[in-house]
Amino acid sequence: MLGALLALLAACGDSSGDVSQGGAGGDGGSSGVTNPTTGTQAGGAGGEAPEFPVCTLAEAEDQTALPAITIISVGTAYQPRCVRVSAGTEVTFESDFESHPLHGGEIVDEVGVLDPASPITPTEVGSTATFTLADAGDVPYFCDFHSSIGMHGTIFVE
Ligand SMILES: [Cu+2]
Repeated sequence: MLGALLALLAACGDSSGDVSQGGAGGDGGSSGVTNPTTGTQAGGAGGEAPEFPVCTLAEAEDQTALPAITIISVGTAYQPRCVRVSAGTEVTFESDFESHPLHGGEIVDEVGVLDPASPITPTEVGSTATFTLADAGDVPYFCDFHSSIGMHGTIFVE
């Protein structure tokens, strides 16, 4: 009886995917309040969850107090991958851009799509590049070679 219940709970936990929200937010313990904007994110509207999901605001590192930040690439990952900054922040990328061409744009069907309007302009040579993110909004970016294996991230400008 109890075993069956536990199995049921376990199965339930499995099917919900990685709902890893709330850890970074630090809103405290008020369990009654659910954020509707982030609450819908994890469920997925059909189809399978991507192996390398795009950043959510809830998981983004809060660096809004800093006038300048640095994002580095380690292997095929950016660190920090998901970050919150204030408008006007200077963001410097450190990478080998010939091996990891940096483009601004969203991940669509798990592949990066260049956004010509992105403040992160295509960078394919050198090892450092700095962009000033003047306007509030989401600024997704990716490595043109490795976006499909998770080399992407988002800067949330507020
Ligand atoms: Cu890369």
